[in-house]
Amino acid sequence: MLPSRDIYTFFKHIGNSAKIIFSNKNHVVRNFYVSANYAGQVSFKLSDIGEGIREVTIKEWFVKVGDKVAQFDEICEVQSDKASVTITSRYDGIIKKLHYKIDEMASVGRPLVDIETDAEGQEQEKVQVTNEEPVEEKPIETSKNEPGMEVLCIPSVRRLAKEYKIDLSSVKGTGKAGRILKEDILKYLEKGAVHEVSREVLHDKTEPIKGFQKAMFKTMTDALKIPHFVYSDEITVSKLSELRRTIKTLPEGQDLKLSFMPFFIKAASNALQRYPVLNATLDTSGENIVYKGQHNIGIAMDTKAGLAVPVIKNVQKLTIIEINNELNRLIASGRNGTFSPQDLSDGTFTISNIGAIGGTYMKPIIMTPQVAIIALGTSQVVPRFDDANNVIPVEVLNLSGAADHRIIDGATMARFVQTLKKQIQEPYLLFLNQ
Ligand code: CO6
Repeated sequence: MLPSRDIYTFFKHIGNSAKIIFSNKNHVVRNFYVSANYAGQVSFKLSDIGEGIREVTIKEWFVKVGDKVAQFDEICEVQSDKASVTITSRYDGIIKKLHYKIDEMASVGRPLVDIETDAEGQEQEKVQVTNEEPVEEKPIETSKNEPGMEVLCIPSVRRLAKEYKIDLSSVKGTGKAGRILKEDILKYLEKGAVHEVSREVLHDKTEPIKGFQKAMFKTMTDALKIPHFVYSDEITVSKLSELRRTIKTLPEGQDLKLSFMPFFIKAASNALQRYPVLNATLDTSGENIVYKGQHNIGIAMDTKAGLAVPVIKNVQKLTIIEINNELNRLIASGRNGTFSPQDLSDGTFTISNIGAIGGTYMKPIIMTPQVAIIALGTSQVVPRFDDANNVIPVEVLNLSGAADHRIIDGATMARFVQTLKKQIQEPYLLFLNQ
């Protein structure tokens, strides 16, 4: 084991068919050989990694039988107690056999993979690794080589350069005698990509806050003075979903666009009937609560022009179908940008269905001068226990309600949400209040 104070040194000797990560800067790499038999099929033997290492563990294969490999493609990663080495191919060809499984010990000098080569006489070379202390790899210079200077590289590197339309005379080789290596090309490409990005001129842009965004700016800035609390719960919507599905099978329901929303709007109105403080405003003096007679429920709506909150008026008087008709009218107005000023005013309570987009719990912000808001998450089928402790699939939707804590306490909000929840979980209750 190496002392922990040792500085881990990363050293790559490219062109030797291996990337070597040394675990001790004092280690010196000596003879590192790649050897092979030459036939249609070659046995690519695990080379001498030096330092007396005779065995390594196969950590990862980067190829499988049948894969086509080119010279310098990564074959596998092996690990000894001193070094982690990525072995790369010396040949162009097709992998015919992997001699080891992951975590097996591979012996130096014994076959690692068999490769069916496609080129005659791919030169075998004893590759001498430096006897010097390993050093951090230097960044590759990309300055032009001398004009007329011979560019040295192997065919696969030349092919790579051609593929990326790189002029090889622009790449500084870091291999033996200035040879251009695959890594030199890759570094050159990386630098090129950086230049591409830096060539783009990114301008700042200033634009006025206007339209719905301006209204949002004002109401949300006003909302800062409200001490919000948030109360959340999970609501089972399995029966409501079943109800919607059933309605859609009926002749009367077939052309109906009927989402969760009209049911939640009606359930909220029924619950507001019981807890009117949530359908109230604070007067400007801040000394009086104004309980609103009408349930004018604002619906947060994501429109092309931004967040709008059109209002369904007098919900307490409407049936679910009437609420649905009004909701669909407002959705169409939002889509066409044809809200009237009346559509957007006099809300007394708000519902935000962000679940149409996604999400579970949130912290909705109250629209002044109102004092409460609820937000719905996405309904999803989840495992839950039934009364007999069996796991059953249940469709749930998460609801988060925020209230002005100056005039509404947590218990009131909790009771309001529980009243609403009961009606959604047992939807026939919705019809008893109409
Ligand atoms: N769960 C699962 N599926 C849903 C849900 C939820 N919560 N809501 C809608 N849907 C389904 C819906 O049932 C429709 O499916 P089908 O019935 O199968 O056709 C489908 O998604 C499309 O619904 P759609 O959006 O057209 O109608 P819906 O009546 O449910 O909603 C709307 C109308 C205007 C509320 C909605 O379109 C919308 O704009 N939602 C975004 C509201 C928004 O931006 N709120 C953010 C305000 S800021 O609250 C805020 C705290 C922060 C996050």
